[in-house]
Amino acid sequence: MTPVPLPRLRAAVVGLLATAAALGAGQLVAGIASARTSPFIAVGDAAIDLTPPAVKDFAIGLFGTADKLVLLTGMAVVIAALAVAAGLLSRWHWWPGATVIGVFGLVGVAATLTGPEAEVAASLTALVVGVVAFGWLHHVAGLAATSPVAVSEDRRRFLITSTLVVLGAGAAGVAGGFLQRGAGVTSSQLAVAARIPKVPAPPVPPGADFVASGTPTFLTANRDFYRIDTALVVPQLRAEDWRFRLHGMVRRELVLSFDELIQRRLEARQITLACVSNEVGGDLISTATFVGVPVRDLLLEAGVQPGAQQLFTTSVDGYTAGTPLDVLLEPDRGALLAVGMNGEPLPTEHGFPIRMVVPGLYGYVSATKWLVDAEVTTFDRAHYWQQRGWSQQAPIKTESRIDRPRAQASVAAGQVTVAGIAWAQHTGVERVEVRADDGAWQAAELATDVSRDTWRMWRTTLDLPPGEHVVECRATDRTGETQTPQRQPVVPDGATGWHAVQFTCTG
Ligand SMILES: Nc1nc2c(c(=O)[nH]1)N[C@H]1C(S)=C(S)[C@@H](COP(=O)(O)O)O[C@H]1N2
Ligand SMILES: [Mo]
Repeated sequence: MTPVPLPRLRAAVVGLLATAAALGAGQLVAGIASARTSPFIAVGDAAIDLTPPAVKDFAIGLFGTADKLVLLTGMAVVIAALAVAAGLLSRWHWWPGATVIGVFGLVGVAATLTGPEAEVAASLTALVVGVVAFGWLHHVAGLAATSPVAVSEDRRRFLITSTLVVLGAGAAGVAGGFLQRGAGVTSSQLAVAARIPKVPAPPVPPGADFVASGTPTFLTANRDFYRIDTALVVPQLRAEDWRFRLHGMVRRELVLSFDELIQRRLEARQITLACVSNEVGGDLISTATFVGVPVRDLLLEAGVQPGAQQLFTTSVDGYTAGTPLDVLLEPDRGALLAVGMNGEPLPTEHGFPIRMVVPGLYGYVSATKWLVDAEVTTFDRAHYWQQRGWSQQAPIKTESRIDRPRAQASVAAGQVTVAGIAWAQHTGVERVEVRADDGAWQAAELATDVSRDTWRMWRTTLDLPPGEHVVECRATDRTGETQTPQRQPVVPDGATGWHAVQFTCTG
């Protein structure tokens, strides 16, 4: 007897529901087993790692820091399309669709194979539940009889089953997500806040910014601090579970708990952090007061062996950075294993419980968040972005930015306020100059100096007639070096060039 084919809509619903059941069950197991990520996120992570660097750069350029949301949404759309396709392929038999779901489940398992066991368990669960649910729903959806009464009976049964599956998958997903998040990072942050010894930060002197003239505040609030990382979901690592290992070419390996770390000498410093992907005029730069243990102290305690060249740091989610040891061992560099940011424990997005910060180096070679491992080694080992074509070493380049007027703004002609920021990390800003319409350079007023490791605000007024204008700025560091006008892209070691802003004066 030839089976009656499933109506298209019903077949598509079978595919979608089986997939929802798979993802819900996977998320639930991930939550119960305290996996770091659900199968869905694991596939996204694998996709990020497999993406060619050029595409990744393109995506970051196109979507900015929304690239993760775009990826997750894209994945959801692709998965839904596959689910519908699986259903439609199975109008006559259950097995073609079950095979599609099974193959997709295997991709998910493959994506987690190199990860922790909990993630493998979650993706295997998703695979099995997906295939079984598909077969079962397909069976329930089947039109066995031909009389109108029996057909409506069938439809009712399918509707009830579908509703139950949707509710079950939703509940499993929500419960799993809740279990994962409730792993206690918030309570860990609260507990840690009380334990971190209070270290007085150097006060920020009055006049360190020109907010009234349009610059940012000198210190960036934690919620406004720029964020860049490869993590699709923020790693949730409790301070109580954190173990740090400093090993490799050292005389004595160190393994530290969070409490053992904060019992050491803590320092507080203001540090400006910048991303190598910051375009000229971009906003991937922020300043905070960081509290932490000097990296140099830990290196001296462990005893660096001769021949060692870099500190290779790894995060809990497998990101890596390599920082030259000669920089970290400079007596006055001020590199920290930071535990606090602006008077609070690190926010999860910025690396709770521990991250590294090194004044003067771009974040990708120095500022590992959710830091768990540091190996003293040679330069032979390539770090995450180095493997993807970026420079092995990357000191922050001297740059300046115009914050006011905004590009394309309209301002009143006459005395026009121009203001912005400049940075020459670990050297300090000596001078900022501004010019309008290729005219003569004019020195800007500098805000009170805070430290050579932080940005410096500047402002000036220009007398401008009505019409279109272009202003440019350039900074000079304390060695007398002026930033180059040569335009260079962010790859491989940071953009250069003078920031120019075009606007209109109305008369
Ligand atoms: N674990 C981890 N740490 C990381 C990164 C990352 O992708 N993963 N990105 C680095 C880069 S490129 C920069 S610019 C800084 C940004 O730190 P922030 O997000 O606190 O501003 O973190 C660095 N540390
Ligand atoms: Mo970065």
